[in-house]
Amino acid sequence: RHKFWKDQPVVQMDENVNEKKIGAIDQEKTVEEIKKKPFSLPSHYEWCVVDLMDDDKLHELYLLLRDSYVEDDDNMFRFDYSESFLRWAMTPPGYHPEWHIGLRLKKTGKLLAFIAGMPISLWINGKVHHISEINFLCIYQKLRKKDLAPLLIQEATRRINKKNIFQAIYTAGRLLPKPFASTTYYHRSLNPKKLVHVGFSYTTKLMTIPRLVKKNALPSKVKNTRLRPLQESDVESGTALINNYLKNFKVSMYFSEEEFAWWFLPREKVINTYVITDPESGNVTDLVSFYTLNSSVLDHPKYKTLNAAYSFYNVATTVELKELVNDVLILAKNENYDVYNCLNIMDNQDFLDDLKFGQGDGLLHYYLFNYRILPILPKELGFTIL
Ligand code: EN5
Repeated sequence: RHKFWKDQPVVQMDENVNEKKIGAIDQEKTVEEIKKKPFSLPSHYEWCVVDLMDDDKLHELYLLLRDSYVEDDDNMFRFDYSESFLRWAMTPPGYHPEWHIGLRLKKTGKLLAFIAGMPISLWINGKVHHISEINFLCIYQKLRKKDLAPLLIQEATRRINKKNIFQAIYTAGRLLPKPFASTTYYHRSLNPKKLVHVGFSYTTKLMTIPRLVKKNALPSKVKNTRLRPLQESDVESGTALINNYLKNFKVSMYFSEEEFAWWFLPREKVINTYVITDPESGNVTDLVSFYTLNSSVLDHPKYKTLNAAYSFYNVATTVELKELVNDVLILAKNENYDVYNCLNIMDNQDFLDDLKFGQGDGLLHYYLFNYRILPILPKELGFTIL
C-alpha cells in the first residue's frame, strides 16, 4: 500500500505533525536543480500538452473525463464536467499551458491520461503562499493498475518545480497519506422524485415520495429581492469582501481582483454568483455562488444526467447566511437543478440542518504536497476545489 507515496514529500500516515515541523518537507531546491527532461515513459506512450484553447483537444479531454473520471462508491454516477467548465477551471489568470499534461498512445494518438496544475494563492496560517493546485488526474478506465498515476504526478511536479513552485494543494475522495482536513458532502434535494428514481436518494416507510416532495418544496420567489447577479462593476468591492472573510480561516483561497473576476463573474451553466450591494456605497455586502457540475447516471433506462449545483463561496454580512443560501436554492431549483451539493467547510454547518441538507456517503480529503501543517477542522477551511 502507498508504495509510491512513501517516497514523496507528503505527511505519512503514521506521522503526527507538531508545531516544530510546520513548513516544507523537502530541502529547498533551485530551478537549476530540476531535471530538464520529462520522465521517461514505456515506449508506446508519449507526453503531450493538451491545448485547452483548441476546441478539438478540449473535446478529447472532455470525453476522457466523461468516461473515466470520478464515480461515487457504488459506481452509479460519474462526474460530467462540461467543456466550457473545464476551460474555465484550468485557464485562470497566470495559467501555464504546459501544466495541462496529457499522455497519448503513440500509435493512434489516443488521449489515455491527464493531470492539470493551476497557479493559485493560498492563505496558510495567515500568510499568502503562491503555489499550485492539482486537479483532474484521470487515467482511462481500461488502463488502470498499470501505475501510470505516479508518472503523471512526478511529471506535473517537475513542470511545476521548473516555475519555482514547490508546493501543491489537492483533494481526493480516497484516503491517501495524509489529509490535513477531511470534509463531508451534504445534499439538498430540489427534485426529490427524480433523485429517488435514479438512486441518488431513497424513500423509507415513513418518507414516501409525496412526503419527500412536500418536505423539499421551496417558494417560487426569493426573499431578498435585492439579490442580483454579480457584474463587472462589483469586482473591486467583491474582492475586498471575500478576502476579508477568507483571511480568518487557517487554510483558504486568496483572490486578486483579476482572479476574483475570473472565478466569480457569471458564466452560463458554469458559475453563478449573486450579490447584495449597499444602497449608499454600492459595495458588495453579501455574496452567494455555486458552480454547475452534472453527473452521468450510469446504466439508467430513462435518465442520463443528474443536474447538480455545488456551493462555491458564500459571504453574509447584512443578511443571515441561511437566508442567502435559501434564496440560492430557490434560484437553482428554478433553473432546473436536481440537487444542491455542499461541503461542511467554512460556515456551511450553520445552515445545513435548517435548510434540509442531508449527509451524503462521500468524503473529500484535502492534501498539501511538500508542506506540513497541523490538521484542521472542516469549519477552519476556506478553500473550494472544483
Ligand atoms: C478531484 N478534485 O462520492 C477529486 N459523491 O456524498 C474529487 N453521494 O453524490 C473527489 N453511492 O450521498 C470527489 N446521496 C469525491 C466525491 C465523489 C462522488 C461522491 C457523493 C457525495 C454522492 C450521493 C449518491 C450516493 C449514491 C450511492 C448521496 C444521498 C443524498 C440524500 C439526499 C436527501 C437527504 C439525505 C441524503
